[in-house]
Amino acid sequence: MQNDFFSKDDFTARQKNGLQQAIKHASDNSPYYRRVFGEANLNPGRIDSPADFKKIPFTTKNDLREAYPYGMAAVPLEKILRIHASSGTTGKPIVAGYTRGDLDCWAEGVARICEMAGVTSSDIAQISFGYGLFTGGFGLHYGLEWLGATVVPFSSGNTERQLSLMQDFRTNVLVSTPSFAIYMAETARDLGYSPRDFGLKIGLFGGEPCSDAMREDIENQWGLKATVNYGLTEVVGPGISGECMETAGMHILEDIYYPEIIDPKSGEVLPDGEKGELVLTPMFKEGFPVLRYRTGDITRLIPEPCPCGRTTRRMDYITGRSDDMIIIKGVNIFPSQIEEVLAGFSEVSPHYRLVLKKEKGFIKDLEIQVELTPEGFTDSFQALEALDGRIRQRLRSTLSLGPRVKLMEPKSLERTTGKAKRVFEVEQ
Ligand code: DLL
Repeated sequence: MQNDFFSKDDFTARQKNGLQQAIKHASDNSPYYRRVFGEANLNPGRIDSPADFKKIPFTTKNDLREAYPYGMAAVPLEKILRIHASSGTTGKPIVAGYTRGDLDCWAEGVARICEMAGVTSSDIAQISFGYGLFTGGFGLHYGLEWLGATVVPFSSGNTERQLSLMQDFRTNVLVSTPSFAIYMAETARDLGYSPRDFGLKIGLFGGEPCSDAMREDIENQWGLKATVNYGLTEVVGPGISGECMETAGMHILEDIYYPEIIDPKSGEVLPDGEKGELVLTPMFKEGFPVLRYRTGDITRLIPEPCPCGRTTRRMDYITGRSDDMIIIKGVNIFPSQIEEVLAGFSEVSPHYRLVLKKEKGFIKDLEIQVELTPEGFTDSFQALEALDGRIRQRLRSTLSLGPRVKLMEPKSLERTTGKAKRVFEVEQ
């Protein structure tokens, strides 16, 4: 897959053509973007430099929500072969429609991501993402088939059966959320198996953040090489960026998706290396095109070249979303900061919950429910109290705030087979 090795000049030329194509297609065929260009008084035919490109207004989740269900379509509906949607926690879902060309481009892109991670056509990959409106299952499915790998389309849930088929089919690639990979290992051990005996070689994990601690845990338990990949429904689904075997950031398929990093407050474009919100423009999307989509995900573009030799730029791991910041007593907190602190305690499992107690819409109190590992659990009240004190102290120095900590018994917090839900709100 030579595209990942294009020269810088090649990329620049391809991006220039790609962006022009994206702008032309959107402004000619999408009533939504015709309106956007009209309101911004922009002549789409005149946008041919990075400075002009920055004049195109951002598209937000809200814009897509308001366009529910087909307001973003730029082709007649008979050209749409498939619909996906992201559930979202509030309001209407966001809908994405794919033409034949979109589906092919998506599958080839995902195939590149899988190949970067070390998957080959001789591998057997079990997909434990849900198949349905969620893009994870179908996205990885067609990408892995494009690559020529053998796909086991298990879908999510039914963990015991997953494990038994994994053994029977000699699956060596696991495709899931990182939290489900942890849960599966836990279930395997409960059933008396050693996860390492399953012979998994590579993990393709995505759909949610994978902290260093989670990665280490997954690799140690399964004895596999864990790789992380990223994507979102609004732009395509999985297959926007993914790790090569250096596992040092995720290579963006820059010849398909044009990345920018902006200051989430001012909207100003930031230079490579600086942290901000990722904005993406898919350049060849026919069905439901989007221009300058604000992903909400906080990351940075890594300026240094990757030792693997691929010339596509890498994006760093997502450290949070611009909309998941918790403001409590005037202090801004990202859940990832809490996760990092908890990961420093060997007595603590990767399962935790942030319970926000709200009064009239304002967060009054934060309780962190922390599940202990079986080894970290003890009957000694004194030992537990001491641990609680140490965790609180570490949290206080990192967050400048001392939230309440509730230590929970091993395996007491509910597990999920998809994306883990960490933040819970309780109105008092
Ligand atoms: O989660 C697409 C996907 C499926 C990607 C499977 C990778 C593997 P959505 O349901 O629309 O799409 O959710 C997209 O999930 O904006 C991020 O906040 C988060 N996300 C996805 N991948 C990662 C990752 C799919 N590797 C939202 N690290 C995105 C951190 C991720 N967050």
